[in-house]
Amino acid sequence: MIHKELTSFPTHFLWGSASAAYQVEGAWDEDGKGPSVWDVFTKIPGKTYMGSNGDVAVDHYHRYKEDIALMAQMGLKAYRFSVSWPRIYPQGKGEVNEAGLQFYDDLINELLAHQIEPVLTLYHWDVPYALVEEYGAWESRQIIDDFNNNCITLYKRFGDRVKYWVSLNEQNYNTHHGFITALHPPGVQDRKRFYEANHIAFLANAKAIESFRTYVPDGKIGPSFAYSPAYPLTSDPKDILAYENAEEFTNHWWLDVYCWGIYPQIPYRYLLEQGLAPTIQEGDLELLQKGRPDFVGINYYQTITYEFNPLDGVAEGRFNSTGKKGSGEETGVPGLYKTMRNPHLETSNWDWAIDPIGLRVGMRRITSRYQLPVFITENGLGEFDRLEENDTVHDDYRIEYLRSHLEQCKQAIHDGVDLIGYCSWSFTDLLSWLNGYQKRYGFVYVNRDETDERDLRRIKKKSFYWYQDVIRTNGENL
Ligand code: BGP
Repeated sequence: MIHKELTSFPTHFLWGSASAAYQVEGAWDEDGKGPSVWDVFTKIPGKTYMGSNGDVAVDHYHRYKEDIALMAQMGLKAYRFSVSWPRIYPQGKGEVNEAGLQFYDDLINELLAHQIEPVLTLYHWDVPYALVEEYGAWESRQIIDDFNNNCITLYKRFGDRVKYWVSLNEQNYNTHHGFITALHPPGVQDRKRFYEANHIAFLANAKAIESFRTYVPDGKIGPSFAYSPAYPLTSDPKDILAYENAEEFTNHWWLDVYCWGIYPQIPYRYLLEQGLAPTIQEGDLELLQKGRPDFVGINYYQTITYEFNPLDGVAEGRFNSTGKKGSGEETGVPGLYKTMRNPHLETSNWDWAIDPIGLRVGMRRITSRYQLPVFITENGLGEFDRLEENDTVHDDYRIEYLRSHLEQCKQAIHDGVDLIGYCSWSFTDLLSWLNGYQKRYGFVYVNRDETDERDLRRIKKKSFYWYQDVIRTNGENL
């Protein structure tokens, strides 16, 4: 639909930016923190771009005040960050580490002192390594209670001041790479284990939300879903079916469980037949029902286009973690679908399709299917940036990316989407899990690379001033 005029962004719209503990904090073994699975995984040769890791990251742990001062200068209304579980419970459970709690207490108070709404993510992939060793982390149901206990500790300590919470970040992306492509820990390629671990993660998510209702009754909570709406490559009915398969297996499989507490029927039956369906025990479905969120958090970067894939067709292809455009390969599931480059869309240097309208399409699909508010918990462009003379970075491509996506947010709001906030990814540059430090996302450049920490100096990019103006005008000047 084409609107003649557009409504404005809501008055209390959460203009934000997001990060994750492992990607910004550093201080990986300081003040009693235990190792996380990423502390161990990134040290295995060949796992990340140039062996990069988050030991120091961008040193947010020591520089959070400087970073928050920059956020305040920009006029940011919300900051989404995650709490590192092994900073709170170094062993994953047992004795709590007061120094860890104190760090987040200070961070939250500093945000509030600058009128910035804290948005706290309970889990952004850094499971305590002790739990990996003890019972295989997400492969055991024991994690449900341990995670719940960690969450309750955070609810009790911060629930008086933090009103927006994100439960699991990108459970779909993280388990996919953990158990199908083997690019994330535990580095396994096994579809059965994938569906089992993912089911346990659903239960942990639901249990954490159930507890949230008791401890933070006036707060709002939802998961962050890595949302790539599916497109068919052509109107050939075989491609339409492939696209429907992709919607069911890559989106509804998660969103239906989060929002309705039930698995979608068609993929479930298919997985049963293949012997891949997760084990559902007594009480599981009741628990999933209790995990319904207040909003659907979406991390949106791209749409994915699909076509027919025969039974002897394409499986997982190579992933571009170098920024060499075109080095990523098509990937698929034989008999279901395979991905194809969309001829109508440009891509980034990491081969991610750039599709602002896709964001509107996605938000509308969520609104129509689930009737829940949407919170964009991540959206941004990872690119090479160049530090130029007099400490300047002219990231016009990032401004264009964000601007065009925000324009579609405005359209979507007019369409009837209840959009409560928008967090760009990210505020400062940070570690990109597999792609090192050269894939930059921030409004603030951090002077370091994969091999040299340099002085970690913060430098405002051109996009910093642009977003500052967007916030000041509540999205009128895009
Ligand atoms: C999401 C993650 C973020 C962030 C972002 C960019 O999947 O939730 O943590 O990393 O994507 O991805 P990447 O760093 O791979 O470019």
